[in-house]
Amino acid sequence: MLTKKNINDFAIFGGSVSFEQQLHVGRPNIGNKERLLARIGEVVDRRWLTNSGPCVEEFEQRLRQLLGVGHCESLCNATDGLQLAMRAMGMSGEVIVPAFTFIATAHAVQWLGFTAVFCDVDPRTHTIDPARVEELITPRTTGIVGVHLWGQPCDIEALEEIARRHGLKLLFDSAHAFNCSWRGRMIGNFGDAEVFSFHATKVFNTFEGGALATNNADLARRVRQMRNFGFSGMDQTDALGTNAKMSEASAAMGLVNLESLAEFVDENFRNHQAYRRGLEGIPGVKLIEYDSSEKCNYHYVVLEIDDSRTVLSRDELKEILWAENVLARRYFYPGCHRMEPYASTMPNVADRLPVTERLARRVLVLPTGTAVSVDQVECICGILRLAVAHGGDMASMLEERRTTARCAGPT
Ligand code: T4K
Repeated sequence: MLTKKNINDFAIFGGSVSFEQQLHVGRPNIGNKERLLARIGEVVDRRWLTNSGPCVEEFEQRLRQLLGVGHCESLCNATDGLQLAMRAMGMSGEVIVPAFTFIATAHAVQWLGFTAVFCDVDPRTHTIDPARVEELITPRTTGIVGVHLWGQPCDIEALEEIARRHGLKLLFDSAHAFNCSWRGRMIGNFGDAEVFSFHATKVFNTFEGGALATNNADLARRVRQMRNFGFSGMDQTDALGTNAKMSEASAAMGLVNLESLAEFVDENFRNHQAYRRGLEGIPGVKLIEYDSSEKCNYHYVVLEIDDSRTVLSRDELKEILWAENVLARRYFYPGCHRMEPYASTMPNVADRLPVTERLARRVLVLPTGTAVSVDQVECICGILRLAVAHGGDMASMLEERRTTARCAGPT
């Protein structure tokens, strides 16, 4: 790990690279390897690999305990989980979703043949703005999908009130919000249902995986059937179903990782604090803070870059970091509405999404998790501080590089 002192030390201008190994946003957190291998060994010995085996049963029970929720159905991933949930709730027609989210939220709606109606988000929390939701409700609207982005709860109270008043279903995409709370109650207990992602890149993973949490027994039963082809008994289906089951190997990973969840969160918190200290006072670089009175997984280190103050744009800072092997990400650029199939079918929708548009230009997510140390965080902050301190000169040098590359033409 190298400390930079002046402009020529930056790797992008020919200096040495700060980190030998790449630092990722989303390097998996992995619990005790011996216990995992032992559990997988038991799975193999039992020859019971999937279809509600003992690991899945135990995992679901642990999840119910942790979340304090009535029902928790494990799934193969959150995208399928969102689809199953919307279908089981009877959504159809138009479904309101935030434009600033991972594309899976919108795709899940559209995959079912419904229309995703993009809503703007709150500038402070980056979650769906209830005031804008109301304006988008039409006679064809059947549901709202709120996303607890970065693990920050949506304005749950306002969304529940709107859903009740208009007779709409309310689903939460809680992909980022495992082990988070709202008003002291665990995320997983709100709306008609909530869907978690246990993808490799999440704070807690089951390789691939997800779960639906709800306090509605009938909804849970329908999802349970749907994830297993609609079977309600042997040789009998009650409704359309698919295959969205979690395997025993994934559940084994989940059980082992649950044992280390508190450590994962502690390390994220420690890194977040280090980022906060290290970035303090850098003009134009704002770190998104979490509500310390709630349970939080601190899994996303989210910056908003105001380039009127940093001089360097968000994309230039990203380029500088990548050259140092810090693989910062522009989540969720360019906004769902600017990606296909939405961009072609709703070309003017950006006009009503000013906050999403601004965040898509400004947000930069930095590496954290158990694979990233405080020393590394401090080094990343040092790179950003030095770059912004020399913003004007750096921007000119980057422009010169781009001009040279353009003149050289395609290689
Ligand atoms: N709703 C929301 C709000 C979501 O954010 C997501 C998923 C979903 C729904 C759907 O959940 P799932 O159906 O996936 O359960 C990643 C994940 O693939 C995606 O699950 C996640 N959100 C999204 C935010 O991030 P990418 O395109 O960033 O993935 P990728 O392959 O670039 O990986 C990120 C970084 O992590 C890379 O630098 C490499 C590193 N990595 C990745 C994997 C998979 C590793 O070091 N090891 C690994 O095993 O989408």
